[in-house]
Amino acid sequence: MKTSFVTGATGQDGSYLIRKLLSEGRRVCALVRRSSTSNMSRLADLTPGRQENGAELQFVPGDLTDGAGLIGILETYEPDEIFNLAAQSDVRESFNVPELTGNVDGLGTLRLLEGIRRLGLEKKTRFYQASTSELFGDVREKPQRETTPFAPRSPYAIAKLYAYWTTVNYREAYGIFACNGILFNHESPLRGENFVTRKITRGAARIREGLQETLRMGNIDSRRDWGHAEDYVEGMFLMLQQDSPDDYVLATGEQHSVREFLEIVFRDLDYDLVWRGTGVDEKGVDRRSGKTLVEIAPEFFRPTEVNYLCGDSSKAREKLGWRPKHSFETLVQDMLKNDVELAKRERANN
Ligand code: NAP
Ligand code: G4F
Repeated sequence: MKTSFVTGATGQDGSYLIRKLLSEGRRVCALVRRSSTSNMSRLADLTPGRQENGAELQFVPGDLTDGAGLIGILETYEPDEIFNLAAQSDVRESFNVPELTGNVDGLGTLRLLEGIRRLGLEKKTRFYQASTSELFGDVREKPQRETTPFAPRSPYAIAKLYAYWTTVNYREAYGIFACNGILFNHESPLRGENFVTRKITRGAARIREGLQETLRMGNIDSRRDWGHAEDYVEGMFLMLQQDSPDDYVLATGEQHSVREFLEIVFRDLDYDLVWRGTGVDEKGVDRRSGKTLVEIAPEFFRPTEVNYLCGDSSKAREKLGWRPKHSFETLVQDMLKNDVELAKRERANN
């Protein structure tokens, strides 16, 4: 039985990836960091121990800032695969906590790779690094692919750049099977509520149920290539099952603005959203009732913004056979259905 070690297990991607690995019959060691209130909500339905298909799940306490602890874990489990998903992953927040972001997202990756090397696991342990389309930042090419130059625009992206090159360096210097998945934005009903898609589906559903007045948004003209997290963890898994290590972009190739996302979600909730005013005074108003649904709030602007991301994932499609199953429409439906049910339950409990 292969052993997979997953960091970031309690996050959106961790939750989908653990299910995938268990379905593949893996023994999964899932890193969970200490918190004063439970951070296990996305894994609540999973029971540790032996699963029906013979797979096994274990939760392991630890933190990416604790190198000695990580080495102890690697020594104990000698994993066949490491999926390094743990990160301070909020781009806006990284401007507030740049040092912490560098420590977790940058040095955390180094700690794991150095652990592999020091324990002599170079030939045994395969390594996946959760790299990001944020690396392309102030984009130098459209669409962005593996060969597009990087131009990071946030402490988050700069920390991830360090992690990207550390992964490449440990592959070249020590022969470790180490891969970067350069993933464009991927969302789901399990997405953190601070990220824009979930903020919109959750907020709009709450407005519909009378639980919230308006949505306060930042730069609504920003454009993203949004896919479904369930599809993207399939790509992560495939990268570590190849004959040789490489770096791959995962993206849909389809792009929408935050403004379009708002329009689609409110339309699906039977509002007729129209835009009035300009700049920070712009408002999204329901034409029928005259109610203001969207306001611009400058505190959500970033000191430096990534305005445009759209990926070319031809390499992953050709070499890994990766194909997303979800469309943009099914992604929005999946998220909205979940958040409408959540808002209805919330209203019933009020
Ligand atoms: P997420 O939901 O924010 O999850 C982040 C995970 O990292 C959580 O489990 C969190 O634990 C954990 N974590 C944070 N700091 C840690 C530390 N010091 N030690 C150990 N664990 C720590 O992120 P996600 O959307 O699943 O993304 C997964 C990874 O892919 C991240 O590295 C992200 O940067 C990267 N990425 C994401 C996207 C995307 O669109 N989702 C695109 C490209 C790359 P708690 O639950 O305790 O907070
Ligand atoms: O949803 P976002 O916060 O995601 P962002 O910054 O693109 O980062 C996410 O995707 C990256 C992959 O490209 C990951 F590496 C990263 O970990 C994270 O998962 O913001 C998307 C866009 C931005 O341009 C932002 O300025 O939406 C814009 N936006 C407009 N109003 C907003 C808001 N973003 C947030 N979070 N909240 C707003 O009110």
